[in-house]
Amino acid sequence: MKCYFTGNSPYARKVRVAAYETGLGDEVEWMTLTREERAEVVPEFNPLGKVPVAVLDSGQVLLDSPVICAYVDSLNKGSKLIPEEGDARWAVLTLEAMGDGFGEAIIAVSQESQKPDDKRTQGVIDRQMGKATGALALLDKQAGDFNDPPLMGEISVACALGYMEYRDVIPGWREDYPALASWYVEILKRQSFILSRPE
Ligand SMILES: N[C@@H](CCC(=O)N[C@@H](CS)C(=O)NCC(=O)O)C(=O)O
Repeated sequence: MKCYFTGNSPYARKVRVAAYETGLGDEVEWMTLTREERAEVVPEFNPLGKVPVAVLDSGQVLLDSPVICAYVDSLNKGSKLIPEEGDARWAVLTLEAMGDGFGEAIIAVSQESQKPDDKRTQGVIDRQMGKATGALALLDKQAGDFNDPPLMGEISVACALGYMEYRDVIPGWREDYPALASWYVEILKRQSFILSRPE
């Protein structure tokens, strides 16, 4: 399997962490792209132009990150990142979706904030920031119950937080959400997160 990704995408990082956590990192041919290369290469496989996108040896294309992570986990012979059944499965998938959606809000704030003054819409920033801080407040309450070792939900949350810090979208968040911040400090020590740090 080939996996196309850019070095700072939180969604691509989810796939990288999932592969490293399950010991499958070496089974994947990692195809690092610059933003320019992404625009050239990815539409051939994914008309949405987004990474991550995976191409199996059969030629079958997989997108997006929840699907690729679920595929990686299907190859995993060890303890699953996504429980196969029961309430635990839906809890993990819901936390994964929360992390992904939180990441979307962070990306939207970051992109809008980078626009020149005359093109920037403060209402967009405020609306997306409201989503992001709402998610942070919820995750801060939940952090004490997070799975250790992390499952797919925790991986998604940590990848989104990593992007938020990389773009410095909410400076000082660690003081405002201390339970989440303490948990985050620990998860960052895992080899899977060290190997996939945003560039
Ligand atoms: N829901 C998708 C989101 C993927 C996504 O938004 N990727 C961004 C990078 S973080 C991208 O490739 N953007 C390029 C574009 O939109 O043209 C997933 O989970 O994989």
